[in-house]
Amino acid sequence: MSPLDISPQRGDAGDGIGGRPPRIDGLAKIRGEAAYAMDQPVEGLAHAVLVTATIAAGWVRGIDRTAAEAAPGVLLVLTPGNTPPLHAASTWTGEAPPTSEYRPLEPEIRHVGQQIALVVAESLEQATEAATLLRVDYEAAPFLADFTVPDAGEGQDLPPLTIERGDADTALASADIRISAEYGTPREYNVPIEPHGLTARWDGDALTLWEPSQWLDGMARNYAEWFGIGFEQVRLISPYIGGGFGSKALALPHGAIAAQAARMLGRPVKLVLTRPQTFTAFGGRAATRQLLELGADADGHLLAIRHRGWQETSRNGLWVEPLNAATALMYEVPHLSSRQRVVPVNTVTPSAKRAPGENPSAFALECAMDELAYALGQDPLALRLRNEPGRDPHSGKLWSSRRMREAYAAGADSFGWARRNPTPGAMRDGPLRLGWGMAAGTYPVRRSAGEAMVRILADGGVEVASSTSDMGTGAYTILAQTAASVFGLPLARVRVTLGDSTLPRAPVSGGSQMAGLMTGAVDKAARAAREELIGLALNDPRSPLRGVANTLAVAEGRLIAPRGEAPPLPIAELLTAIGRDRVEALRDTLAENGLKPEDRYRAFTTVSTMRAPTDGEYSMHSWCAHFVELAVDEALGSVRLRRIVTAFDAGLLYNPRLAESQIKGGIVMGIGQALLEGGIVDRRHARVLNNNLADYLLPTHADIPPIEVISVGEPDPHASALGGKGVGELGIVGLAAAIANAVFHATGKRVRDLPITLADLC
Ligand code: MCN
Ligand code: MOS
Repeated sequence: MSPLDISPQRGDAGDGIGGRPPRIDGLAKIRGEAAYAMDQPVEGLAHAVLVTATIAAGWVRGIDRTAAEAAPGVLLVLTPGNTPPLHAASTWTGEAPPTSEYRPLEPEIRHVGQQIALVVAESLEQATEAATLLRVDYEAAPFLADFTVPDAGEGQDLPPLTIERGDADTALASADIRISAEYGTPREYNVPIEPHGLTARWDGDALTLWEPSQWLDGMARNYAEWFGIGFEQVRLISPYIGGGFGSKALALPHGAIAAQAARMLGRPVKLVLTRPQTFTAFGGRAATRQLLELGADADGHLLAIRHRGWQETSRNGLWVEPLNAATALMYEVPHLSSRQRVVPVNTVTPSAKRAPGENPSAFALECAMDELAYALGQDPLALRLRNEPGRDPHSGKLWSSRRMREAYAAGADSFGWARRNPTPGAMRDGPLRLGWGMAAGTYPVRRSAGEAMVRILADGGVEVASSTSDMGTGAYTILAQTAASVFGLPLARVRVTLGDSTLPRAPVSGGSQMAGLMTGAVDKAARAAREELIGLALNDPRSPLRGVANTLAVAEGRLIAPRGEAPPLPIAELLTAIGRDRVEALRDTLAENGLKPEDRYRAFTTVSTMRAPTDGEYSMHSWCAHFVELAVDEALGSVRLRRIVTAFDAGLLYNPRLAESQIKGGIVMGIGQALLEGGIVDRRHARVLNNNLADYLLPTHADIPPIEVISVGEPDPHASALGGKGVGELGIVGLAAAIANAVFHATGKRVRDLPITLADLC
């Protein structure tokens, strides 16, 4: 078995779509057999260490390399002064670059942790030692540490995010009940356990990269453009990924530097970022603030929402975290005004972290709905039900499916919400105050084209191949299930190969779109291969089934005549009889996405053809409702979660076990967001102090209560070929609000800035 192949360990005929088999890559992972990108043995490896800036703004006047270059084992020291430029690459949205040159090592410094040098040596220890010998001469300049310092100003308006529906100001003024509150979220980092890194090897003009990737084709295109070589000359290999959460979708500067060093040395180079370096090599979620004003009539019908959002970005890059993504969608509200501003500060450019936009948006909105419920003297769940929109209030389109009422009902029932005493502090368990809180969440259905190869092998087994990746989501398993369904095969007879850019193409595994689009592509290719097989069985002169019927069924590895006209024929026997060693079909879903064959490259290597949730007749989204019980120790101010019930609508679940596990993963991350996570900015130096796993707190097992996940979805034929909607990001959306609302219920204290810590509650 090649290291890229995964053979299912378990299976039965019920392992098709909708079945609950465990992950087929699971055993290899827990046995340590799964080789991650940086585990790949590559001969003649040289080891690289990055050196990063210690000032927030200014210039590198010079770097003295003498001592480092003279250190034992050192092969190469790259600095801004001695590194030739690369070609600028087009953006991930497919826009042409503004300049022609790209210099991953620049003398101008815009944030602490910016990469300024690379030291390559025979061993990692030698490179690490030599890196300490570089003498950097800086010229420091004034900087902005974060967007809450007074000098940061109001930033720039983001007109594409402006929404003006009706007249929010007038409606607010005439509302019976109004609330107004400001909510904040800090910088939050992705922190996958596998850090960023890569091994780069050149063979002539061909570049092979072993690098964890959520988007093999997009990253391969980026490297090809940087180095001025063809897309086909780049091979990116990423069979397993130790988590990404949005941080491994794009080629990053350290990848350019390592690949350049490999080319200059004529030797493969391996670079693994240190944990602190991962905090500045990729930006994570931008810090945000939102001012929300809600107005309702005395019955609790929402009249108006006024929403103002601020977020930070970097000095040299714009990342937009759309703060009204949930605000504009969740409730029936005739008057809505929303604006957003972005403030550049001296930080690495923020980027995608699980549910960018929807996550902070729902935190503010769902806390504000709880505040409104208390202002009205109504139950928070009843308030939400009263304002359920029959159609998308923003686009005016009908929902493709919105089983939010069913989610509220199922979640509340299982949780026992009806037994809640609404008075803050009224529910106790001995010395502990109990808090019951709830909130809703949503995530859009995004769609792109996919491509897959399905191969029926001589032994009757089936192979599926695609360049798409599995970050731990279950892609290997659900794509095996898709083929198993079409051929009526046990999972053990399906082999899935993913994570290699030379395989059939796939767009980014982001935006929770991958499962829907790739099950569609695999299903299409599998059906085409099955049709061809049946055609050969009926028509090939050497086939034992020639002419026995008009059609044949395929199940359990055999071809079956509909009325028993002939005994079932194993696929393997047919292939032997007709002298074939395989039957294969390569199919894409470009046409289904309104694209032409000539759009293929662009469709898979940029996000320019990704379709919005309202592109088409309907507005398409996944939905969820969270119910949380926690206990607050009055003396200590500590919060312990006791149980969480989440009901969700993501349409058909390809594998309910894995979808539930995705929702739980989102919930766990939401617990971290609510109670633990946040980059602490030292304003004196504009650096994040807690840039390591000891100080950047993430939830551990002991922080996680029992979590019950209930699916209320039904197949949504508009959302995807097989009827599923996205799951990967849904679970985190609204969870922090449910916790903050439960904390209020327990204590009577509204904490509007995350994370909620002891200091807030003592
Ligand atoms: N699934 C299902 N039925 C559906 C939809 C999904 O059974 N209707 C299951 C499948 O097992 C599928 C998984 O859920 O493999 C995720 O599917 P999908 O919602 O399409 O999300 P993607 O495959 O596009 O994965 C990306 C998504 C994103 S954008 C982030 S961020 C995230 C997430 O997935 N990062 C993750 N989940 C993660 N899970 C792990 N373990 N690690 C990450 O880094
Ligand atoms: Mo997910 S943040 O869209 O990779």
